[in-house]
Amino acid sequence: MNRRLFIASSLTAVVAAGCSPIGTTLNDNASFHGVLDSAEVLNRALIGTRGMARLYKPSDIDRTFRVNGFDTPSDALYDGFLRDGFSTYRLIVDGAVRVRAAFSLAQLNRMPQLDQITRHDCVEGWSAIGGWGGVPLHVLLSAVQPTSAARYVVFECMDNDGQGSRYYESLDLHEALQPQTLLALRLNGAALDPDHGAPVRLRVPTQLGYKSAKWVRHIRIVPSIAGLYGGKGGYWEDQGYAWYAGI
Ligand SMILES: Nc1nc2c(c(=O)[nH]1)N[C@H]1C(S)=C(S)[C@@H](COP(=O)(O)O)O[C@H]1N2
Ligand SMILES: [Mo]
Repeated sequence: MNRRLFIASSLTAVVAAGCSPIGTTLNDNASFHGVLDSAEVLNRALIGTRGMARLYKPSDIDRTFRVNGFDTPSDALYDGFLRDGFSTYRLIVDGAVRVRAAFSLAQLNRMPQLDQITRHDCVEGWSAIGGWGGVPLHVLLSAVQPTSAARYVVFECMDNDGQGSRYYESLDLHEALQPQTLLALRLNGAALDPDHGAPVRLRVPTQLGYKSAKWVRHIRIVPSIAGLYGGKGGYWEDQGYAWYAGI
């Protein structure tokens, strides 16, 4: 037990240090510390490499990256974005934030960028290694300044299951602030293609593939996921998949 506590507290220190660029807003945020102190962090500290995904070499990149999940959106909204090269697309960010925002792709491309070669693991049993580039989610969160009510980050997508249920996902602040959690704009050096989630998708290399929401249009910062959609924090979670999908 002593060793467990030691591991947990050193993880907390690493995470807190990793958060320092976020500024005082999140470090002063009581619910953020609440998440770090929770029993779940203790459990996560015992899994794998202290919460960091493995990074790969350029020569490890798979030549083809499988496409999976629902069909690429083909409605008027998405078609319009495609036709104008996503120049009218805005990533809406609101909820428990001091600064509501609607970021253009150009604005996202001007934010600090991260490129990392990671492996995507689908729960269905396939994996693919890709070079993902984009804006670390903590950079975006820092820009909108979550309030002390912030607890979860919800990603609403532009696709649906064909019966009208929208794809969505969520992370808690702990996972959202993990330094490798990325709002991806690029795959293997090229702008994200429509089938892989253009113009903006989530890439969470520490979690199973279904957490990495494609075609993200709206990010909501919320105190609770209970009242949203099926209440379990994601399209697949609402069908019974685990909300915490750490690998
Ligand atoms: N919006 C949206 N995001 C999604 C999905 C989806 O159906 N819709 N499928 C998920 C699953 S199960 C996987 S494995 C990956 C697949 O990403 P890829 O098509 O880039 O391989 O996207 C995830 N994100
Ligand atoms: Mo998946």
